[in-house]
This record gives sequence, C-alpha cells and structure tokens, in this order.
Amino acid sequence: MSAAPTKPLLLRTLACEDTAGATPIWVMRQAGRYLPEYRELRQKAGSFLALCRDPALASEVTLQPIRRFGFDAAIIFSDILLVPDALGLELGFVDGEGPVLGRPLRTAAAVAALPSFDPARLAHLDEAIARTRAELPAATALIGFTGGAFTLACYMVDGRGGDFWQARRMLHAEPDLFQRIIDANATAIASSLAAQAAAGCDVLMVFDSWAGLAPRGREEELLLNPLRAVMAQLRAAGVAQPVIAFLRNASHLAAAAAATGVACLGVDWQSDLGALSRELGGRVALQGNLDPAVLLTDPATVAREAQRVLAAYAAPAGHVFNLGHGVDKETPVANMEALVAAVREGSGAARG
Ligand code: 1CP
Repeated sequence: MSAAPTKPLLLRTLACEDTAGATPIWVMRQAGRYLPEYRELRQKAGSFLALCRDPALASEVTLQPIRRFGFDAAIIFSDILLVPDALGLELGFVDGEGPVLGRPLRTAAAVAALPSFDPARLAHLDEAIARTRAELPAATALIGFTGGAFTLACYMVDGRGGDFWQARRMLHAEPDLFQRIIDANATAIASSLAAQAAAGCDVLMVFDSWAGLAPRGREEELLLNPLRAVMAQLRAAGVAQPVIAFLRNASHLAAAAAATGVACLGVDWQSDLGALSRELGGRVALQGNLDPAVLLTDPATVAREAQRVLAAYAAPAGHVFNLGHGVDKETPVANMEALVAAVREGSGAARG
C-alpha cells in the first residue's frame, strides 16, 4: 500500500491538526526589496507594476524566497491595489513614494459609476499562479490574497497610503456612500479570491491591514460583515480553500473574526499571541507575530525572539509562524536565515 500524499504542513496547521510539534513558517512580504535577486529582477522589469503584470516574472519573484529559505508557503507576487486598478481607479507607482490611484473615489457619482469586478482583468495573476504552483514542491503551499474591504476602501477614497483622512471623513459624513464602496469591495474580493483558488492557490488570505482605523462601534459594518460576506460568497461558489484573515491592530475583534468561518487569524506584533491562543486556540489557527524590527538586529537576537514567540503560543496546535507585519527592506538575509533555522529547531524535529 502506498502512503497517502502528505498534506503540506501549512494546511495541516490551518486545520489545527496535530503536527507533532512542527510549526510552519512563511513571512509577509517575503518576496521583496531585502532580496538582491528581487532588486535585480525589478530593475530589469523597469517597475514594480511591470513585475506584477508579467506572469513569468511574478512567478519567478514568488519562488525566489522559497529557493533561498525553504519557507512552508509561497505567496503569489501581486498587490492588493490591483483590484482597485481593475475597477478603473488607475494604479500607478511613484518611485520614492509608493502606489497611487489616479482616480480616487470622492463623489457619489464616482461610486455609482464603479463597474463590477471582472476577474478576467487579472488574467495575468491566474497565469502567474498556475506557473508557480507547477514549479513549487508539493509540500509548499501557495497563498493567494486580496485586501480587506475596509483597507481597499481607504486606498480607493484617498488614492494613496497615509492617514486616510478622506476615507475617514467620508465614513462619518457620508456613511451610506462609504458603505456602498465596502459592499462592492466584498463582492470583488470574493470574486478575485475564487479566481485565484481556481488558478491553483491552496490558501487564501485577506489583508485588512488598516482595520485598526475603523472607529469603535462601526466594526460590524466596516470589518466583520464584509468578511462574513466574503466567506459566504466563497463557500456558495464552492471554494473550499482555508482563509487567513489579517485584521491588523484590531485584536479586540479576534473572537468575532474567528467566528466568521476563517481558518486562521493573522496576529500583529502589538497583540498578545499567548492570550489569543489561550482564548481561541483549537477554534482557529493563529499566524504571527514576531516584530519585524527584530529582523534588523543580529542572528542571536533573532533566534532568541523567535523562541519567545514559539513559547508564547499556548494551544496544542494551530500556530503558523510569521511576522506581525511585513518584512522591512533593510532586513539582512542572514537574519532571515537565522529566523528559519530557529523556528525549525525550536519547533521540534518532526516535520513533514
Ligand atoms: O519594489 C517595490 O518598491 C514594491 C514594494 C511592494 C511590494 C514588494 C509593493 C508596493 N507591493 C509589494 C508586493 C505585495 N504587496 C505583496 C507580495 C507578496 C509577498 O508578501 O511577498 C503583498 C502580500 C502585498 C500586500 C499589500 N500591498 C498590502 C497588505 C499587506 C501590508 O503590508 O499591510 C498593502 C497595504 C499594500 C499596498 C502597498 N503596495 C506597495 C506598497 C509600498 C504599499 C503600501 C502603500 C502605503 O500604504 O503607503
């Protein structure tokens, strides 16, 4: 009798299965500017957006950190702002500043004119996913992603990152208008995630990175209902992949978010992983939460702090090691190597 094919460690962990102490590791923004091979390819491509839109290059950039560090998951190289771009908001990238939407949503007329999301506009992403899945080892999971409805709305109204004053003004002054954007986003998110699943992603992640900016008392309408809507639309469409939700700086919502049907919650580095794992462990997996600044120190400090995170997690299963936010571009490669080694040693020999 042949052995059953081994389910990737990340998938077993997301299902809160017993992994005999083995903890999977991947890192948010693991493909990016701290890697010399990324900088080289980005220069060749000419721009960040050219990299995203070329399936062969996007796939290559996705695979770079897997070859170098052997992470348990790859995350497809793309950006949360490609969905607003596909909705006609005209994404550009200003060197030294970052992504900018050329046609931000400021008026009722602009919101009314928003088209429905057509996943065919991101066909290059599907192709990058298919190519990447074909290249990846079977044990390495592939993650597809979008932004969360609120985070996307923040960028769509302001047009760029920062304090999102225009979006925050609109949600108080014109709550119905802001809500229309949120609702449209939830549908677009579900549609994009379903397309990414169909193209070959094993896991789906929603980055609601600016969840912490939602005013207290408005979390249901701005954060939780849209997440529930995304989950309902995915499941209605027959998409069975586990979903990781990252509501950054909103750990007061963790119990409610855990009840939406997601498999896992991302935990930012300001939150208490130990307390959350005692409260929610077994019900959902938790992903996190090393402070990315630790990766700017030295290998010994990295190893010590990685152990601290591993030790903080208090449930018997369901810990996905990650940072509490994305890796910084000044991170030395040697520190990332030290992190992976520390997590592999610290989480026991029993892997695979
Ligand atoms: O080369 C460069 O200068 C581009 C930098 C860069 C990269 C590497 C951007 C611009 N996006 C990305 C890729 C990216 N973005 C990934 C790839 C996969 C991986 O993790 O390796 C992912 C998952 C994202 C997601 C993303 N984009 C988020 C959510 C996660 C987070 O960090 O909070 C957000 C908020 C964005 C918007 C965005 N895209 C890029 C930048 C610099 C920003 C932030 C803009 C701002 O707020 O000012």
